Amino acid sequence: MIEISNLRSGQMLEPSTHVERMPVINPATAEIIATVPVGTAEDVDLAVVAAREAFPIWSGLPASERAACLHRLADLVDANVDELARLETDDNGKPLALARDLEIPRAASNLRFFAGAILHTKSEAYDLGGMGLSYSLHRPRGVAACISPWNLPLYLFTWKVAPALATGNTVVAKPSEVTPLSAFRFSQLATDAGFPPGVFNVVHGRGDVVGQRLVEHPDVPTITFTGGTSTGARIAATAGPMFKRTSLELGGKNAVVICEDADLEAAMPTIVRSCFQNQGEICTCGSRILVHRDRMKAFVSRFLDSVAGLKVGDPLDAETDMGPLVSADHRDKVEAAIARGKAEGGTLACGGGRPTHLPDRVKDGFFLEPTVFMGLDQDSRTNQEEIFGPVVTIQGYDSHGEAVDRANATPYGLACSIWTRDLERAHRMAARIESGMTWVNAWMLRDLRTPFGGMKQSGVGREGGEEALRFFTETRSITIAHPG
Ligand code: TXE
Repeated sequence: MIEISNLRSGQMLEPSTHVERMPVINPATAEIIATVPVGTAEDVDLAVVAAREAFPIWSGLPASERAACLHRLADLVDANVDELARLETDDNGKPLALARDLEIPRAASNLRFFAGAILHTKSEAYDLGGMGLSYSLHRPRGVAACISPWNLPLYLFTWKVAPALATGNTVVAKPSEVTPLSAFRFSQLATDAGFPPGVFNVVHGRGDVVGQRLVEHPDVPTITFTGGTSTGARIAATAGPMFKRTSLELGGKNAVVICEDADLEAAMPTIVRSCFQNQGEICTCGSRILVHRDRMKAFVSRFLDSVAGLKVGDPLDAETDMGPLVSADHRDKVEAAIARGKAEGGTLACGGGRPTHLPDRVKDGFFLEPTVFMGLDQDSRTNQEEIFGPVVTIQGYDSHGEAVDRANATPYGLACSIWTRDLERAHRMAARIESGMTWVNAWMLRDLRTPFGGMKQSGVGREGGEEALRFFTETRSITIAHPG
């Protein structure tokens, strides 16, 4: 049984008997595997004091020294990849191979990327002719709150923490209480990486207590958050009147647009992955497949064949494509969405229930079958609301204009994929679809330099590359008059 503790002022705090703790449950086995402290507002306040005190020291170091700390931490992540991946799988339910081969290595890449990026930034200067010179400074803003979700726990945690630290901010981070294990191990590794005390602090606990206090704390001017749209709205309501800078990466209801000329054979493995990777618990997962009616029959039969081949089972098994959902509560929520889809008149083309014949070790886990609905209207709740599970719908369209209109007909605007061999059409559609990120003949083809984020109710602001460096710094413009 792992006893999770907070990191403050460079020390892992000893678990205290006075502190209330909550269980952490392995969703594959329904067993308690750890306990996490129920953090308090006072824990947040102490961490913010530590981070504030460390700010002048950390922001005053040469960028190369900050980068060296991040590189050391990245090396420690790499050296512990197997352990971190196992923690991630036991905590979240994702297939072990996904954690080990993609997500944990990506956490190390996030650290290295921003460690490198901070050495290659530049400032603008404007020659005012005979009048003088203006130039810009980009300075760290102080204590940054990094609030992360449960679906890609360490991957998204480091996606926020790395640019915040690289730019010279100090951090109080709050991982999801549902999946705190990898952030806990990461914070232990951070104590070995040589950060000055107080630079990086982690407070575990519930969102409405620890998260909320971080958002309303007067000494935390910067908040980066990934999570649900309603939580994002609450954060914005608190942070807005305090004039805090917020980056909100929220939900999605992403369209997968299949054009009549799509190369279905080549595309199908990626299309299926785009819907069901990580059990559909990725904000960029496709959940509404829009198919040109000329290809509907061919698409549906190939797609359903491929979905039938997905193996749902023990996430430790190398053959497994889909593990359990993250929690019993979340499975309840997704099952309620499936029941609603049926009540709205949807026809189940496959799935809809819990898998039978699970291996003994995981027979009590929170599994669901990959589920495909047909025959639902665009304005049904199933086609409007984020489900965040292995549930997709298929709808037909007749013209590309109609495909674009349908893709845009939700309150969200996070991600989209377009499948076509016609590049001109791809450019045209991509420009018209209201989506922060559009992939053509691809999904999650990511370069850390590219902007990441959504429009409409999918969020505010962008993460990644230059955007992250700007987000975590304050730009100051200085103008000096020419003598005489
Ligand atoms: O997210 P929450 P939940 C979507 C998905 C899911 C829904 C709810 O649809 O079903 O959100 O998931 C912290 N102030 N996504 O409830 O609550 C919380 O402790 C500050 C999409 O798990 O938004 C956690 O660390 N922080 C998504 C983090 O916010 C607060 C990923 C996210 O949890 C807080 C996850 C508060 N008042 C869910 N309340 C994506 N965009 O990838 C909670 N938190």
